[in-house]
Amino acid sequence: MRSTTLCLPVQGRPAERILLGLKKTGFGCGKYNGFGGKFEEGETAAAAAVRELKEECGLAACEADLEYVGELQFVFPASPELDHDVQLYVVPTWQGEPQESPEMKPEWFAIADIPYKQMWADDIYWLPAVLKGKKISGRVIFGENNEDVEDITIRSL
Ligand code: 6OG
Repeated sequence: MRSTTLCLPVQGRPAERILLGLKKTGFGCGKYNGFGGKFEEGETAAAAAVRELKEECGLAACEADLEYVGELQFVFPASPELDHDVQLYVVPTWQGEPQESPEMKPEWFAIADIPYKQMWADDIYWLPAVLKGKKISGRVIFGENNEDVEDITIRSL
């Protein structure tokens, strides 16, 4: 199973706003999501998260700025080559301003206005808990169309 990261930059404690990016290419194109991607050879999850955050939206964080909030496994029975897991990080501090990249168009959202209908279908099941400060671990099984959630288990860590 391939491993990826997902960074969620937030303002306020508890979170009042979140920076999401509209993905312009590749897996999840057309959806809003946090920032992240695959690990490179020999890279730790935190190092990959820092690198992808900078590449995708221009925010400069160091590993100490990242708060690990859990892990999700995504299972696609109709397309097992898509199976992957994601290490989740909330990012409360960074340097620089959000900038559009070839992969992502960043945009701030108030927590009450998060565009769940334009996001991966699993997000509404776990993102609210993470934004309230919880750590989670979960597994999501997607349906035939690789979009709808067939089954989901989320537990608090
Ligand atoms: P690249 O393949 O572009 O990285 N990602 C998901 N995020 C959410 N919220 N739900 C999913 O459900 C996801 N599947 C993947 C992980 C893809 C980026 O998208 C995230 C990575 O940050 C299926 O390198």
